[in-house]
Amino acid sequence: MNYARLTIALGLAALTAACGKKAETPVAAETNQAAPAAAMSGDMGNMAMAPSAPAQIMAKGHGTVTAIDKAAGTITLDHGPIPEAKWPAMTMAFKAAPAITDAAKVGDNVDFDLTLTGNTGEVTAISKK
Ligand SMILES: [Cu+2]
Repeated sequence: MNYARLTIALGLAALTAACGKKAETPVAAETNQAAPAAAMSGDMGNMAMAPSAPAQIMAKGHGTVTAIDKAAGTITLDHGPIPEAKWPAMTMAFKAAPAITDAAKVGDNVDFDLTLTGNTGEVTAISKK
């Protein structure tokens, strides 16, 4: 009687051992495939061109100060032609830093340096003639 139970117990132990051994079988090693080369080939064509900033033009001008607005940070000049900007003579306001607006007075006859960005001009230096 006891012999029969022992046989069953041994049999179960053998099955359990067999199952455990089977679970340790390595999973197929071939799942780690290299990425297809085609995935890399299109990248360069997708690089967007950065929008170009407006070109800056440096120019020099001559003219007369007709107005200064320190609060707004502008100086108005009745200036002669500025070939670098393809401008005829005209009277117009420019942006100007406090150092510029403080240094100039209405009525001054001046030489000035301009930085033009698109249609916006800034007087970056000014000197009384
Ligand atoms: Cu102008």
